[in-house]
Amino acid sequence: MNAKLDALSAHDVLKLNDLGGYTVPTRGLYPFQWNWDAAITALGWLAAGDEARAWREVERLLEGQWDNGMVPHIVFHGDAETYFPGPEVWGVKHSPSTSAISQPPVLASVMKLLFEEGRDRRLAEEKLAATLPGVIRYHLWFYRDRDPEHTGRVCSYHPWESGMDNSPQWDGPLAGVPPVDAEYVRRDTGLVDPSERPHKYEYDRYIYLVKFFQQNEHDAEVLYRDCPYRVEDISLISILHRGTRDLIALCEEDAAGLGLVNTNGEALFSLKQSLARTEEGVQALWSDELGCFLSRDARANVLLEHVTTAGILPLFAGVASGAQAQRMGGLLEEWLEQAPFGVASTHPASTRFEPKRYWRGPSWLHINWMLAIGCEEYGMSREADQIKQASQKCIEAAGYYEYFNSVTGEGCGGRDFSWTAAMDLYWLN
Ligand code: 9WN
Repeated sequence: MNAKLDALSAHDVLKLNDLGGYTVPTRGLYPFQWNWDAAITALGWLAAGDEARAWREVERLLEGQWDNGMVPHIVFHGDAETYFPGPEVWGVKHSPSTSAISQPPVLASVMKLLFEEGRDRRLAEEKLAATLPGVIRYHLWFYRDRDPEHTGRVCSYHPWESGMDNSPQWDGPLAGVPPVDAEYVRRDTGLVDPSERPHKYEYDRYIYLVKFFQQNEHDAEVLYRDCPYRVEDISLISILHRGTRDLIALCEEDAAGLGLVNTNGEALFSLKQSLARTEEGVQALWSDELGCFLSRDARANVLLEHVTTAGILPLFAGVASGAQAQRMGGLLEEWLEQAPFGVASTHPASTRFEPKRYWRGPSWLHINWMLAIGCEEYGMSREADQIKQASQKCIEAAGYYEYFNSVTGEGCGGRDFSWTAAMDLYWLN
């Protein structure tokens, strides 16, 4: 049976979730614009032939950009009662209202694809001119505020900032965060099966951190020094690195010709220095024993020894050596044998593997896409094809769900989900 045949078309899913220039991930569960969802969804609009709508998604996301350059993980463009924590809990003074953390910045890599693959040159040039300065400031913010000691490894202050909320990687660092001392009502568990969602234990700490940011007035120095959760997230580091590479290429190859950037200026010089630092700094996160990269708890100064898809994303960044890439390729093949629907977010042999609980085991198509690009670029076409086929199987089994049980292919979380539809349009079709 092919579930795609019974479902809305991928393009219709995007149209259903379009709230006027921005696309919600899914109605109800996620009623605002999310950062990395918006970027991935823009690729769907591009593939559906609506280039103007793709660029609009980027522009609307940048409406949430803070003066310091940060592009938040949620932009609260409108009102909605179905999500917790909403704008009143974050307490950010910005118009439009936003959250106070960011998310993996896949945006620049997506903009490069929009620019290169779009057919309407005039539109692409006009939109690049409008959006590029903001994205340069975004990347400069990451390196300045999140790596003030120049380690080459930016840090994150919240599991939500990784986009991989309850990954086993964050179990250790989260244990150092106190629970929030206030009552609150979650909305997610009323909308989807609670067995697919993070536990109350985690939410108590997620909300503590939200309040902590507010109490400390989002002060970069104070947060770096005092935030009880400070993690060098290998996924965030990798996606940022790839984004910065793509951003520099975009500036030097395209924007320069259009007179949009000074290629000898300070901003590009600083971004290139950051690339060099990460190329070196990321090696401290390699585990020869496990055959993949790891995240690190920067407060406790320990590597987080969990084999997850985050640890393979250095392939997407291009920061792994050839030998490291081979180890990860071998690991991936055996990983796919044990859980055949996409790449399980946590290795199936892990004691913490749960095939349908959010980021503890299910497979996510946008991650699979980045992994496949990484494999391809390291010359591992067989692995890239296997990942693609395993991802196609998810949609055939269940349609456009938020994510998939990596053992059975069952669709989990929200349905009619934008990034899954976008990945089908752009990558899998
Ligand atoms: C918190 C929107 C987002 C994704 C994240 C995913 C989930 C939010 C939540 O939904 O996170 O940001 O409330 O669970 O983990 O990756 O961007 O789809």
